[in-house]
Amino acid sequence: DPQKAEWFKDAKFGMFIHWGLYSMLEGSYKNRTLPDTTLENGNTWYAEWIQMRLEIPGSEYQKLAQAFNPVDFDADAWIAEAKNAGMRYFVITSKHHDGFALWDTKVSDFKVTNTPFKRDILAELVAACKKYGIKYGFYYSHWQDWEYPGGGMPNWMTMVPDDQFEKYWQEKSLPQVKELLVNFDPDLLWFDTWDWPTHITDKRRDELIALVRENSSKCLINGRISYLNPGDNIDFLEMHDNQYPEKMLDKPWQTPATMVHSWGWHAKDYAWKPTSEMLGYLVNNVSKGGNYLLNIGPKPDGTFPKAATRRLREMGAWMVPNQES
Ligand code: JFZ
Repeated sequence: DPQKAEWFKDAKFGMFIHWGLYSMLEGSYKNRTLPDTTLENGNTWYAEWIQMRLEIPGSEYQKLAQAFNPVDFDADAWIAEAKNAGMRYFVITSKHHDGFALWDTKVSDFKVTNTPFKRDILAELVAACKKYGIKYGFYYSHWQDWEYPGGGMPNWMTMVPDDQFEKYWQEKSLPQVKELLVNFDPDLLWFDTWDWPTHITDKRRDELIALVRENSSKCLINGRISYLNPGDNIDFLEMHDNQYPEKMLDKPWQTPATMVHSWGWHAKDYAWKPTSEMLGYLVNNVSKGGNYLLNIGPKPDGTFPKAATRRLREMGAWMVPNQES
């Protein structure tokens, strides 16, 4: 469908969510806390990377699943908050690099329905998005999976042999993406690679694109499916956080951005951006034809941090005048 990206070109403002087991650690582990800044060498210290950054053994990290129980999670409340902020689409981490699935995947036991919470988070959010007329999609970490043997990088910047990655690719990555398409019929998929050693060759990129196309005529694919070479068959591009293209791009684009340093919840990340600064980014993006995908890291109880809600509502008051608040 050649028109399938029209909604995205006009969407302007969306909600991004990073939520998972890492949210339970809140940026700290055994008296060590991740800094809330990018270091001089360019290293980021995102809370969703805590397993890798603080070298937590997988067996220990994965035990967090036995205690995951966000009793105050309310999908309807999240999506209503997005709608009231003037947002038109919603993207959540279906699986981040830690490998934990927020839906009832049949491909893996490392999933939300195997926690005390038991509920299928993606199913509830998709229902709420449909209710409020919000487009929805999923972030899916295809290039790294720290739970599945062979899933990319077991240690800092160390690649597994390619045949081991291939096993992960065939047995977890591709089947889970197919499930997301078949179960939830998403409007977009947000794949993630960056400027690192990678197993995502052009061949694997094309295999993944073909899988999406075979199972959906509407699902948009982002350029970060392959940082080195996205090719021509993707639908939109990601700019860096709060950076803009110098000239017009040949594809629709957005900038994913966080309200703090981290994407996942970090209780001691104090680098909150003022509302006025974020409104500036939004306006700047929209003036250049792009969208602004603004991230929130919900807390382990399932609610948004108060500082995030406050910013959303302030932006909403500007975006959607005359609404009750
Ligand atoms: C990636 C992830 O590693 C991170 O955890 C988060 O999910 C974010 C949205 O995406 O991090 C990146 C990837 C690429 C850039 C910056 C952060 N980039 O190209 O500037």
